[in-house]
Amino acid sequence: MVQFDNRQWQAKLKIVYYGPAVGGKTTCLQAIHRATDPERRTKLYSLNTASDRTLFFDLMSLKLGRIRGYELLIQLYTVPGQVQYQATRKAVLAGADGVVFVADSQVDRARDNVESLRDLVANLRSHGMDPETIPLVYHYNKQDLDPLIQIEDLETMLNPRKRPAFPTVATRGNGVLEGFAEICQMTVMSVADRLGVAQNPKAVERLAEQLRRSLKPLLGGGGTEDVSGDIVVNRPPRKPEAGKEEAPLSAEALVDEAVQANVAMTDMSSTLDLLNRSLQRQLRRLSSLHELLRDLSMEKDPKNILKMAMKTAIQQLEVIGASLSLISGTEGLRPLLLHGFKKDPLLANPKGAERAARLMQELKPLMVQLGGDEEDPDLEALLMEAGFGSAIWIPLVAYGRPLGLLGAYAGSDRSPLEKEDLELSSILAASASIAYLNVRSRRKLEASKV
Ligand SMILES: Nc1nc2c(ncn2[C@@H]2O[C@H](COP(=O)(O)OP(=O)(O)O)[C@@H](O)[C@H]2O)c(=O)[nH]1
Ligand SMILES: [Mg+2]
Repeated sequence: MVQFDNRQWQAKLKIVYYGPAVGGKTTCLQAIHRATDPERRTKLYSLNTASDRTLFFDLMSLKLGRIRGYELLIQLYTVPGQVQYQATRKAVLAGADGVVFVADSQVDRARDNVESLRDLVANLRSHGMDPETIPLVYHYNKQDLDPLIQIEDLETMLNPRKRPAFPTVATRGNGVLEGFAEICQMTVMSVADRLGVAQNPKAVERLAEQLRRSLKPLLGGGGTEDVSGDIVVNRPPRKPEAGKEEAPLSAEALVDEAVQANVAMTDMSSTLDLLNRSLQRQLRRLSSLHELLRDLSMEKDPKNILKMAMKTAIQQLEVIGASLSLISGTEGLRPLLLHGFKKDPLLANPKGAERAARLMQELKPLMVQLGGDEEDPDLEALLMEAGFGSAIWIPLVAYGRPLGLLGAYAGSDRSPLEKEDLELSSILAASASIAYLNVRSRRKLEASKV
């Protein structure tokens, strides 16, 4: 059933590819996936049996642009064709807004087609949907094979209401996109009233025109790019015995597979969730950097500049300790700001102080974690002793001139600092160093004028 999400201004339409086993439903989705703009589609998810037959469904979504303010999201599903997966077919069909019936045109599949269509009609009725009115399009697939049932005969057998029908060769994509465009048109028009345009013939025509325009790029061909990495197939680890057709699953085994499939889906969704969270964090960091840069450009006191940079580092790296030291004359690094401890763990330790001096010569950032690759056993020992799990040290440099050192120390109870943290600290350190040196020079200049 078309779903409107008013908060996101999204209208979701569900189109199901139905038909006998091995007729080419999955292949149709692959062809559509290949031909569509990666910016507008999701991955193609497949949940398969061990021998690569569709077990539950294939699924991909596609954005078809905006219509009356709503973003149109088309969700494409296939069903498993094998007779015994009746319950799964029925479940996938629930809430469908449109159906593409993929018939296998080979002579010996005539009965399977008729049976599958009967099964479709029964399942639609059981969901309270009307087979006579639901948007429906036919594919007469495998037109490249021989011997075939004549198109007229297929029409008589399967399409008494003369719905749109397309001879197709799904493996080459022939006819598949045309059929897809047709079912999209029919499905969107069938929910036009719910999009708020049904009463007005002009608005309906405009809607149809808009759809034609968003579907047109799909029909222009293309589809030669390699998208294999964008297809996700989940199949259980069991292999069918060599040379044997895979036996249909018992009800019990099916439940077992369902649970596994669910786990796979949950896994995917949690991957997305993680990605989402990491993006959110990056966004937060960008905006805090933006704020810091703005504040730095307004600040006139050099010490405040260093304070602001250190505060941002503590917040954004989520560390419990931080230190900022400056090079003072011949004495080397002297601590200026400390957070979370009374003595800088690095400078307070003789070996640490030595390492710090080397860092100021190399002018390269350093990241160390407990149980890391042991490149810096002295620093690891130092972290352990001070009760930290990881740390980053970044030399403060402006116009090639070493100014000091920024250190950030994360607790041992959290995941260690990582590459992105190092990048963020480097940007922080560089901007603060330049701002610091500028303000200090300006002060000196002003003092000399007085
Ligand atoms: N020759 C030929 N083979 C096809 C065509 N469409 C699909 N196939 C093949 O038929 C087999 C079953 O296709 P699939 O899409 O998995 O069928 P489904 O069970 O309906 O999802 C696969 O080996 C496909 O490569 C077609 O138009 N021509
Ligand atoms: Mg399939």
